[in-house]
Amino acid sequence: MNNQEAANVLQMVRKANPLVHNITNVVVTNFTANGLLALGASPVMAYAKEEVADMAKIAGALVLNIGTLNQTEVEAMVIAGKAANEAGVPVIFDPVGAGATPYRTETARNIVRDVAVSAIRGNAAEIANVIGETWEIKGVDAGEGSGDVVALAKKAAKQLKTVVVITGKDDVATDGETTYIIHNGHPLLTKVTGTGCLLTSVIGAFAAVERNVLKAAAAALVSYGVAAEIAAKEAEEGPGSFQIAFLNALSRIGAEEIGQYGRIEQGK
Ligand code: ATP
Ligand code: TZP
Ligand code: MG
Ligand code: MG
Repeated sequence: MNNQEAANVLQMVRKANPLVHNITNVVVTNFTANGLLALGASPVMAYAKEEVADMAKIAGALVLNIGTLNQTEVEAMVIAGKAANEAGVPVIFDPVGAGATPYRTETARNIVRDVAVSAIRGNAAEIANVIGETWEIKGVDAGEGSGDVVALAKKAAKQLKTVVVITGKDDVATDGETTYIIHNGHPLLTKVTGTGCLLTSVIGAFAAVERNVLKAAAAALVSYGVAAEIAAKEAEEGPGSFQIAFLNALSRIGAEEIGQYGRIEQGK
């Protein structure tokens, strides 16, 4: 995966305008829908257990996010996930806050047991907790942690048999064999809630058009990080204007910007 290939996948998203079915949290719903629209995808949020299977089947990707989980929603996520699996629709999972409470940890583990997820994206603490490793976590934000994130990601990918994406200052995407490290992004992303959740849904949009989910994830990460760098240049006032500038940048970035700023490293 290089910048040009990443830009090509972004172009495919814009052309296909894939439907991304999100079962996500109440904090980030609106931002996620606007971010997907800005990028060129078509968001839908649908939660009722009576309809989630039908929606998931016609979507290009299904995104499950346990940020403000409750039992009714978790049941709907499993119904939707199984329907997506049957229909061959990629499922992307964001285990928000796994490790923060026993209920979250247990739910995240149940979801990866019951649904075949194509990719899981979280901070290092969340991914560690899903696979039973210890890593400090505070609420839904990553603890500092000093472990080897690449090794953790590879271990999780092998254990869960899926693509694992761990984000932070640098982002890691791996299927356990091939690994990409993406050095894009901006600290202002940490000052706007939902930027991790939106990224998970953006990975969904990319996975809807690129069947190699590892490549889709790497392309999503570099596009997203470059958009943040461009937005930060235009939004010196702080997080409020950055949020708006970031949505604008997601709608504007293309091959030229990714070619100029993209920093994808092939890891070992
Ligand atoms: P957390 O709750 O730990 O913040 P999250 O789910 O919000 O996790 P992040 O790890 O913050 O997800 O990732 C969201 C986006 O922010 C990614 O594109 C990531 O590269 C970027 N990002 C996070 N921290 C930094 C940083 N210090 N510098 C640059 N980019 C960052
Ligand atoms: N509380 C529960 S979900 C949520 C908060 C603040 C949003 C988390 O979003 P992100 O993308 O992980 O920062
Ligand atoms: Mg964050
Ligand atoms: Mg998160």
